[in-house]
Amino acid sequence: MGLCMSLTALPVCFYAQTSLSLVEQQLPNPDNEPLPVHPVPHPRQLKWQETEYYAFFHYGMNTYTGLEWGNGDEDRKTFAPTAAPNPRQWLETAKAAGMRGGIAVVKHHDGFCLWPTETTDHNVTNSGNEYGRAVNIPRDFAEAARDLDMKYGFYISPWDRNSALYGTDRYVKEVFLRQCAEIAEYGTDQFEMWFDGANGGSGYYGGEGGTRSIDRATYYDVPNLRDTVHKVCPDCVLWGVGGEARWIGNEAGWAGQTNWSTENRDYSPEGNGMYGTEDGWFWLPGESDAKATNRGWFYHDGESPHTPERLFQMYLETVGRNATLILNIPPNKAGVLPPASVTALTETGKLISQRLGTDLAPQATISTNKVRTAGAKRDYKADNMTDNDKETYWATNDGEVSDTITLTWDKKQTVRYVELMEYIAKGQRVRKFHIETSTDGTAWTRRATNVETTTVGYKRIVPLNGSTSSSYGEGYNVKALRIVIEDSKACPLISRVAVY
Ligand code: FUL
Repeated sequence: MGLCMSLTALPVCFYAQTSLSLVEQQLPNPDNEPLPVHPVPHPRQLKWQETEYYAFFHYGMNTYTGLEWGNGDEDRKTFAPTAAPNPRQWLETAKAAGMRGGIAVVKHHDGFCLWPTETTDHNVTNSGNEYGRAVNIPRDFAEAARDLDMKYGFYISPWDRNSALYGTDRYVKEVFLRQCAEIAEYGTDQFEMWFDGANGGSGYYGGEGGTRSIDRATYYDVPNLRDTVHKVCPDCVLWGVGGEARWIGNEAGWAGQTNWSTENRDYSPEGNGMYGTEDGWFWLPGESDAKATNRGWFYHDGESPHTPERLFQMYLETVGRNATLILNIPPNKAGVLPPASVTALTETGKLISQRLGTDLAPQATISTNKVRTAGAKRDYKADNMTDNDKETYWATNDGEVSDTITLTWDKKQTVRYVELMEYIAKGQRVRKFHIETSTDGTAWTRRATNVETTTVGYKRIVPLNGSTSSSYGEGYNVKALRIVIEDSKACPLISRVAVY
């Protein structure tokens, strides 16, 4: 310091500072990694996204009253399962369907709790028979999930039509937050807590009845709720109230073909939930909730499953469009999934593995015109898209936002679907692409011309015949296939190309 102050030493000091700042500029990025395009996902949102396709189980008081929304005045004794409810069977079915997890309702709007909570008497311990009194859904569901290597989480309704306190601050502090904390204790490895947005107003409310209105944005003390849950369950994404993932805005099992995982806080789910907002300020990925059966979220007499082909279509239109799919399968009065549902879901699982289980891309030669300059310990070559490693990706140099990815096989292959994944840890980028096939490697025909091949995101699956309802068809017998990336927010980062 003293030397820098002297006149003779000034140039040396100046030189030293200049060269130091050059070193500083180079040090942080020896691997030449692309800069992120903000907003980017939190690591817990990334893990959540990888769950992709999971089950929803609506079971509770409504299963025995036949209602979809209980009033909150139900006699606790009405909850009387005809056998011991079996969450393990629910999750086994989900696993056979190809799902990676499940979410069980533990309290619906009627307020009846499916665990022995300290917060209210309106719970299983006061139910109608021995099977009912032995129920503890969070405990048994979490245990079964761990056993079956499935992810798990719970739906706990913020709206409570049984609680006399609903609408006051005391409800939030003494009932709702405490219930969430109790549920969090059933497993610190939960991947999602589902907080429904329904607040229909009227109810029983401990006998007082009437209509209670709340301000959804502030009433549930969201920041406190989020911190409390995250302290216990660090990987648990709060859905709905708490806002770490967004409602796709329809309950019909489809996402927009263009679907950004970015959104603004003031978005309208019904208007824009399906599509997201390209320049949104938050990472708020879409989750699509849909029914696998024809009638209710809860089981009703005459409940029957959709066909496996229809469920496969939902899969393509959600998981295949950068959303997650939470598919509801309601347990019956015996607390199990009925045989027809088990069969339909198992068949759906078979369709998924038959149609999307054998990737032809690793056998192809894959090439691109452009490749990002490699760093010391990381390269960005085309092969990174077919190496089955989600941490490697192909990229172009900064400022290069278009290129063509070509796959060529020695022998012709019959192809039906193309799957693409972006390396979203550094943001969602691709805006426009299209797919072409060639029988000789020279002349090219564009496929799926009716499909909006715009966004990719975490995952995009394009049926090459352009149909999601009858996507399998005869397929195309081709020598080569290419994906032309036409536009991207910044250099594209593609972690996976799969061809089925
Ligand atoms: C809705 C609720 O009101 C339904 O009863 C169901 O739980 C569904 C998944 O969300 O908003």
